[in-house]
Amino acid sequence: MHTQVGIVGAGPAGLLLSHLLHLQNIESIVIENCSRAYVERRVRAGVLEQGSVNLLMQNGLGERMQREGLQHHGIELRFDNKSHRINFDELTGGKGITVYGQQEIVIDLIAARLAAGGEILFEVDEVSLHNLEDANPYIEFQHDGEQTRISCDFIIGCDGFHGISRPSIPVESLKIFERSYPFSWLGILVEAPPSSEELIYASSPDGFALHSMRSTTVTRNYIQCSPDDVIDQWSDDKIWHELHRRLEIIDGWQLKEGKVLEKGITPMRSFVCETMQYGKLFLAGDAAHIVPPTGAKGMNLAISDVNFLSLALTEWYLDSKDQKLTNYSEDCLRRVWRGEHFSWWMTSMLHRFPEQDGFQQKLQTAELNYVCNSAAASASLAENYVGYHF
Ligand code: RFL
Ligand code: PHB
Repeated sequence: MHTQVGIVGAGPAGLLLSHLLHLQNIESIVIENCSRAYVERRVRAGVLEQGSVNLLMQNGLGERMQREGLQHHGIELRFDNKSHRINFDELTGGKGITVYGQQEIVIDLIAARLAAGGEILFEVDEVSLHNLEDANPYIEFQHDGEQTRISCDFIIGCDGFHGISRPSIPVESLKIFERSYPFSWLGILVEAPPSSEELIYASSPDGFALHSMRSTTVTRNYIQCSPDDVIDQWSDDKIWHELHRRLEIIDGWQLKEGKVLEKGITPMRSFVCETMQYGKLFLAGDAAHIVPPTGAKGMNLAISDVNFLSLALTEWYLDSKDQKLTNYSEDCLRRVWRGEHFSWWMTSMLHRFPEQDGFQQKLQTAELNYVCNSAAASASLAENYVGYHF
């Protein structure tokens, strides 16, 4: 097989890139090691920045999102038995966020690609990348029991943190920046209407909790847990008990319970791989960088990477120029590091650390009070949360 751009991974990054290239008449093939049903059901992110929403809408992907997505104009912070609303509308001049599940975006993108005759090969195996330094790179893999090869002009690694693209770059060409955190997030998807109109981020004496949602009938809740915990240790009763304790720190507010549809534990990590380009291989999304989910930035950074990349590949194919391709890594990393800082900052401010003493505790509370009471500090949180653009 031959195509112009070979894309590894059918997450939001790979699928959106394939769609954006198609709109510029640039051919691509996407390969994915999971099944279509699996990627369409995988529960992950829920918050889209205004810029991500605009990009999806401008490229014909906004129809269902506009109908079913929830527009939010702020978030609530809870600590010290107090509640404070960060008003995005006022603080950012009318910007907001849209709550729409990542798997809904994946469903919409797969439908759009297939409707346009796009090729997505699911359930591939043993993927390897070759000739990356050459003019003729290629991807090899097993598909339907057959050894298959795609030769292409460029290979784009959109295969997430555990994919094979990043490890295909020689280690001496990479610089890795990394932090792991002494806690994980336990998340549940629940059949229950939201207990609040907006997301609630709570820093309680028992640890962090987040009340989020997917629709008017489905909610998503998270609690900080130990990084060594396994999900079998957490019965539904135990999870609800912790959620009530951590979120109900405001008089009279109650969390609505419902049937638990899905539950899982996610480790918390900050990770950046520099460079994001090696020869004919370009990395995008989680393949190149990871943020802890407290800032809701991961999927938005993946979307912004592929926006840069589609513009760069369009310039290369349509105008025979390589300026944007050459600058790709640098252009992305500026935004990535802003997202990394914001996510690290939100995580540090809102979680309980195992060794935390009274001094650190007081500093966290001082910071939360400052963020809530200073117009400048509130505006900074709001500007970053809705998406800071360079
Ligand atoms: P993905 O979504 O991981 O997709 C990578 C795809 O590549 C496939 N793959 C391979 N395919 C072929 N060959 C191989 N060798 C392959 N290896 C892997 C995988 O099966 C998969 O289909 O990466 P992408 O596209 O870069 O997208 C990134 C986002 O998924 C991620 O950043 C977000 O989910 C992070 N995130 C959040 N981001 C937000 O912007 N807002 C949020 O509110 C938010 N909340 C979250 C999150 C992530 C979470 N978890 C579970 C990590 C909440 C959580 C709990
Ligand atoms: C989610 O709804 O899954 C979600 C929302 C906000 C976050 C992280 C996850 O910061």
